[in-house]
Amino acid sequence: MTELLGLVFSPWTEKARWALDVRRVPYTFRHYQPLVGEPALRVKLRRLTGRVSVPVLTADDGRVLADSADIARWADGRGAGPTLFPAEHEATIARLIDLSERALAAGRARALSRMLADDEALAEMAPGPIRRAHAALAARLGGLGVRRTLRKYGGHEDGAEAHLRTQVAALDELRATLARSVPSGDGPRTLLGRFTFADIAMSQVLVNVAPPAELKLGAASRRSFSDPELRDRYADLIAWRDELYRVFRTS
Ligand SMILES: N[C@@H](CCC(=O)N[C@@H](CS)C(=O)NCC(=O)O)C(=O)O
Repeated sequence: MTELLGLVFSPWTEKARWALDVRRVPYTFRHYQPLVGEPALRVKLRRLTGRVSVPVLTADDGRVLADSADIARWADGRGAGPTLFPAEHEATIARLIDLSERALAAGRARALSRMLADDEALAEMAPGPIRRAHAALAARLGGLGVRRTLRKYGGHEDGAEAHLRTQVAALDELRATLARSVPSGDGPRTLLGRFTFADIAMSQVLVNVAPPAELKLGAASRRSFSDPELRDRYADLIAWRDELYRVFRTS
């Protein structure tokens, strides 16, 4: 059976899961435990040095894929359901995936920085048994993990202003592309006139503005992921994302 290793609260994992679900590819989901799970992940990926991340898909044919877009492309070649990568839009989708990746990395850096000032959110990052037994220890452990993730993905290298500019540029482009797109029936607008992986990838950028209700996040982490100023400025995009979930995230 195909297996997806991921983090329930991660927009990258959500990109892969949504694509697999749209294509109706059966898989089992396994939770990744950052740090503790890393040695086994390195063995699986045969990558003893360098950065490793999830989601990682281990296909029933033995293939191992370590990137959400690669997993979505793989799903598109399997299963059934609507095509997520129509050939005529391949280049535009690749560009929008890239934009989504840059905006998500910037959003993660800002969310993690907010988390460092919120002990409750840090404690939510620690494993359940530690959190329940000792809140202060959980917050310290969470802080170590969050600082490590910031360093790992270079989130500390640029300042908060630069990250904000990256997010705003992506959100403005999302808004402009949606405005240009041709409405298709009663449902929400889609970036390319039909639902594709571009919609999945770009909708995830809004996780760091206002996380969707569907995302499994603790209340304090949800606070850190949210940006009230951007939420007000891009309320139209939040409404679009919520409608996209209602219509296209059906499993
Ligand atoms: N380009 C990759 C990025 C994946 C990524 O950044 N994953 C992060 C999500 S926060 C991760 O694995 N974090 C846990 C860790 O690094 O230990 C993809 O699209 O799959």
